[in-house]
Amino acid sequence: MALSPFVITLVVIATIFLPSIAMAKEIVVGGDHGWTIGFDYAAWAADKTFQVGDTLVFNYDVGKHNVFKVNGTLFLSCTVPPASEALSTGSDRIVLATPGRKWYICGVAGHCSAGQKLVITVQPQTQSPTLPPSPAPALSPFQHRPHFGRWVPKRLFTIFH
Ligand SMILES: *[C@@H]1O[C@H](CO)[C@@H](O)[C@H](O)[C@H]1NC(C)=O
Ligand SMILES: [Cu+2]
Repeated sequence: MALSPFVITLVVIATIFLPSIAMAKEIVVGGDHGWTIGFDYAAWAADKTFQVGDTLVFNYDVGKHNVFKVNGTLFLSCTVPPASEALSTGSDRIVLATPGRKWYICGVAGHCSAGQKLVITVQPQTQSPTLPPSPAPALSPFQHRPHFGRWVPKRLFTIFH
């Protein structure tokens, strides 16, 4: 079965774009521990990469914890913003929309200072999808046909190579 140019085009497009789509991931904060006290979120985050497009998921028992997105100053001092800014569904999802440092704390009294705080650095999305290695240079009909070298005038042969 000969592959039609249409099929080949589809395969090439899929190869180029699928990896960048598949790369957006869902990251459960704290893994199986979820969002809680007595867990080292700095150590947890240390070996992970966060990228624009990824989603953070904070899992916890409703009412026991909550999530506030804060800035670096509030993060350091564990200052809790107004309650109206809390996320509190027990399974809060935050899409990382922009690159840079992001800070999250629990607003329940004492939890942030007990270590329930997360700081991450979000990387920009991969700029251009990786192209297949060395796209074939515009192939002249003379390439891969060494016998042409015998009768193609030397100047012309040089031009084509
Ligand atoms: C952090 O947020 C607080 C409250 O909104 C604000 O007063 C403070 O200026 C902010 N700090 C920085 C560094 O943005
Ligand atoms: Cu808490």
